[in-house]
Amino acid sequence: MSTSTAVQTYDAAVIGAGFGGVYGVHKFANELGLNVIGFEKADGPAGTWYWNRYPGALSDTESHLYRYSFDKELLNDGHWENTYLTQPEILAYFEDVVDRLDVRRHFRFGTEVTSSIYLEDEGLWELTAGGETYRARYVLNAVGLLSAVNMPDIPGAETFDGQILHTGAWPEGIDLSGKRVGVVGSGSTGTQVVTALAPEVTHLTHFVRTPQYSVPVGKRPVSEAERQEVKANYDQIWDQVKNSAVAFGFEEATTPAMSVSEEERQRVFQEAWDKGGGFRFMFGTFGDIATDLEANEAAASFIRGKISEIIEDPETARKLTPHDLYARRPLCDNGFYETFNRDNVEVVALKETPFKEITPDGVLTSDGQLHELDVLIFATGFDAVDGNYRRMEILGRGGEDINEHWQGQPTSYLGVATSNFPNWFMVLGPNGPFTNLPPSIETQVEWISELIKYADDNGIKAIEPKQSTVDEWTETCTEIAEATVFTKVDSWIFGANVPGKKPSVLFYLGGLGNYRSVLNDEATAGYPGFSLT
Ligand code: FAD
Ligand code: NA7
Repeated sequence: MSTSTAVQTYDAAVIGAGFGGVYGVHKFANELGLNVIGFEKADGPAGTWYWNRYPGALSDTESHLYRYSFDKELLNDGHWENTYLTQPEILAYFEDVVDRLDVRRHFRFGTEVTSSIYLEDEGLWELTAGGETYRARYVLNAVGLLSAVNMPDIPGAETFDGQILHTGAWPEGIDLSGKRVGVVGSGSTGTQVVTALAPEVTHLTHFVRTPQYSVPVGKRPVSEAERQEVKANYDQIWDQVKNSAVAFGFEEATTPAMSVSEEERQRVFQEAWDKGGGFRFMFGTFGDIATDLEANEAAASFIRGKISEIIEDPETARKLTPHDLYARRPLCDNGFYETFNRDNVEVVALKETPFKEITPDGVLTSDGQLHELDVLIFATGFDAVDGNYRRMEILGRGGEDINEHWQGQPTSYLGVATSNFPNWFMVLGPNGPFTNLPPSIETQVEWISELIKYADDNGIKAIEPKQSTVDEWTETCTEIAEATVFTKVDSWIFGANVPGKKPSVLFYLGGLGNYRSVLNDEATAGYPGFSLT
């Protein structure tokens, strides 16, 4: 199908080699028979898990569900030691998968795509990657929703004599033993890195701006019998996951928190606390923690009680106790609060004593205290969802820039495509599902793949959603989001964590089961939401 001239031309270009990109290349090349090229900035596959090599990096989806479901053999050969996967395990999984699927040869690793420009007359996209030019009929952006790092701009950073690191771009072979380390950020990543590093370093200073609610992750070894049990039941397990809301492998609760007695509420919270898992605590205990303020406060207050029980020093506990809503992506940890009972760990509450500047010797806070450091780690998260799109030049029909099109508030139809950008698809684009992500990623890649096949089978040259459909989807996502507590708190879920970024609704919070029904209806009806030219 491809022709080779001075510019290399392909049927499809895939950007990214994480869950989305690897599966995209497999579907397009091995199943649709397209001539495919993949681009990945990193020197190897795994996406998120290539970059996030920081100590303590762990999935918060259980091991048997943080993987592809589409390949029975891959599932049966799967191995996991514990209930959650460490970063090296996921990296090894991807190294194996790209060879099993024979997709490594399609990828150009160490190659960043800097622009994608639609050539309307040719009906092709022209990509610049690693300084070379390529053309392709279809583009699949699998560039990651938590991938573009957010690095705060703190005065004096360039004067620091020590080392500055970001968890999302962690170099290999860093040894922090015997060092004085500062960790900025108290999200999922910050809690993991603090917990893992505290026993290794001489002194650890945790700079906390907004304390969060965290419950135990529940990491424990898995026996061979348990693995076999999962493997024997995988069909039912995936069926349940894909028809559930958050896709984490448990049944979401429906009972309202305040409909039971105080004693029963505490029992249910305690059971979830003992079992582990942030999503289980928020969605598996009661049905209205994410939607009802009183229910939310009941869960929040249970966790606050645990923090004051676990942390021995009341002043340290105070600094780490949240008082706002329990309304961010729910955290879980592997002994975070216990870590603050160590003598070599201290907390700086940045809302009380903000950063003044970074000096050659460490970090100076507004109270005049110099926190002397050898290494300063930023666990400050990501420019989520559209961050990587804004770091490329992307011009659609009529030369329209994606950033002008989105006006800082990215939109799409179904999280997979947007109007005026024909044959240009996204994995986990704006307003895609908010879930355990591999099953959502698979759902999207499979659906896009079918749409491309439909277009090819029907002689369709250009596919793009209608603006009216994009508007309706945005409205649907906004309505659902506004019915939850999530909109009431600033976090990356709404793009409210990066200075200068306009907050907007970035997810479909209606659940994977419902999302799959919407996709199915759209395909069965012959794609009425799309212009098929
Ligand atoms: P990614 O894995 O982010 O891959 C995108 C790739 O695109 C990257 O490798 C990037 O280098 C590449 N890329 C981007 N732009 C370009 C460009 N211009 N040119 C070339 N290449 C480019 N989700 C869960 O469901 N459960 C979890 O337990 C979980 N844990 C997480 C822990 C951490 C520390 C982080 C950061 C995220 C976690 N996530 C988790 C979310 C995670 O991002 C997704 O689960 C999943 O890995 C996303 O896969 P992806 O293929 O869409 O994107
Ligand atoms: P998050 O959840 O965005 O957390 C980032 C943390 O960094 C959070 O505590 C922020 O405080 C803090 N932060 C960000 N900027 C600053 C500045 N300038 N000064 C001080 N503190 C700052 O990112 P994670 O990497 O932990 O997790 C993201 C997702 O990736 C997670 O949900 C998993 O899915 C994996 P704030 O709350 O903004 O006050």
